[in-house]
Amino acid sequence: LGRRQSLIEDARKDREAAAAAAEAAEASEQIVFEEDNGKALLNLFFTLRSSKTPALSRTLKVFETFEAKIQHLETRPCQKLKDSLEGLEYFVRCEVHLSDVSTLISSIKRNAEDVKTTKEVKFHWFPKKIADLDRCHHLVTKFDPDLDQDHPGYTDPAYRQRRKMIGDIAFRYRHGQPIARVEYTEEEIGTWREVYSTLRDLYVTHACSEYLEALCLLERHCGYSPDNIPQLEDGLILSLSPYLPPPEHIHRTGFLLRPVAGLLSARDFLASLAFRVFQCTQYIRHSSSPMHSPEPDCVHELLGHVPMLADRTFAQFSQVSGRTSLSLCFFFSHQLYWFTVEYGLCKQNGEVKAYGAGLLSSYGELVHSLSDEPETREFEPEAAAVQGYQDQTYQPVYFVSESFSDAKEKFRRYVAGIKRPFSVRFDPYTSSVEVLDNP
Ligand code: HBI
Ligand code: FE
Repeated sequence: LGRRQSLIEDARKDREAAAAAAEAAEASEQIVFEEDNGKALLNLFFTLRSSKTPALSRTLKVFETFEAKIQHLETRPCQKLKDSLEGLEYFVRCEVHLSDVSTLISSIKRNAEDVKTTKEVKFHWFPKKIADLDRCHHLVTKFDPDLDQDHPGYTDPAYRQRRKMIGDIAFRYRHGQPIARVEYTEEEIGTWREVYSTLRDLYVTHACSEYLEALCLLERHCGYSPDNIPQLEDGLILSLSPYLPPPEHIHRTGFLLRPVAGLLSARDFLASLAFRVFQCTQYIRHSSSPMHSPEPDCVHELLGHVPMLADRTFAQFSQVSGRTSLSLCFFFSHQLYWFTVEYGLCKQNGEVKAYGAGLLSSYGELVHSLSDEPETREFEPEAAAVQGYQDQTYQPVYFVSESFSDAKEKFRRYVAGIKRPFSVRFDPYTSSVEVLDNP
């Protein structure tokens, strides 16, 4: 329950920051993009006339109350007040949380006179063109084999060494370059074979039809098989080779793959989806635990995500979540992404099937999600936005979508109801995003 409370609290803060920023944008305040988001730089000019009361200290107390960081404070002679005792105008420049701006200003107005303000609003930096994704490489290390004592590879120096070698491909990679191929060892292929064959049998009854169709194409054209770990450089029907003739060419959704060295931060991960780029790991889980990996590995990406990205509507849905996360709705996008793209179920011909990558890449959870045990609910963005999730065990709840287009429409409608300062549009000709006012 505490978890749920804090999610609701996060959602409220997100909404408030977005609304405050929207107001700022309407008032044509200056908007700057920086790492330190959700803050405003506020310039205040005021005078203090009541020389007998400690007006200055009372006014400064307001800044303290709002934890505003004062960056500059200056007094200067004020023409208008030259007959009064003080004749000074005060200028304060401070940094304050966006949601506190208006209350801070009204508190200052109660203590001071002639209050004038200007402000700049800070938003989180985000990529504007596809090559900017070279800067979106922040890894989350909580499940890393070097640091997580519960990781199956923690006590295996050879495995950790191998992870470093493969990770280096991602660290060196820049947009537009060819992706170095990994020559997988017999042991690694053995791990792949075991997961592939076991999951493959289960897909027939558990995976949605879009998934099965794409997997067949991947097996026919892109080297998917129990004995081969596919290479990212091959584009895997989504983008590059091989050429697929009609009618199968519709599965080329234009998604590009790029290598990443581990669990990517959700912010960077979602940001790349806005550009139809999917960041993929190339290493495989430890051979001692073929059916489970604490972090995403190539089984999760290639078997969980890639086949679904070959579906047009699903690819659009993924890109919409990415675009939305850029326009100050990161929190919602992340929640919705989690309960759809990662752990979503859908209805098909009166049955429930899996389409989430977290399910399709985990034997145990795939079986569990479609059994009678877990709670399932109809997909509603309002509910998914505040539902707590699990990244160590099975999800407490699964959301069932009518279809991908239905999920996409619900998501769009929900986001349209959030007041935002700007939205972003993707221009496929230049592979860049444009910032649009007044969504
Ligand atoms: N990183 N490499 C990688 N693969 C994923 O599938 C992945 C990720 N980071 C975050 C993520 N998935 C999502 O589940 C959300 O947290 C955005
Ligand atoms: Fe994933």
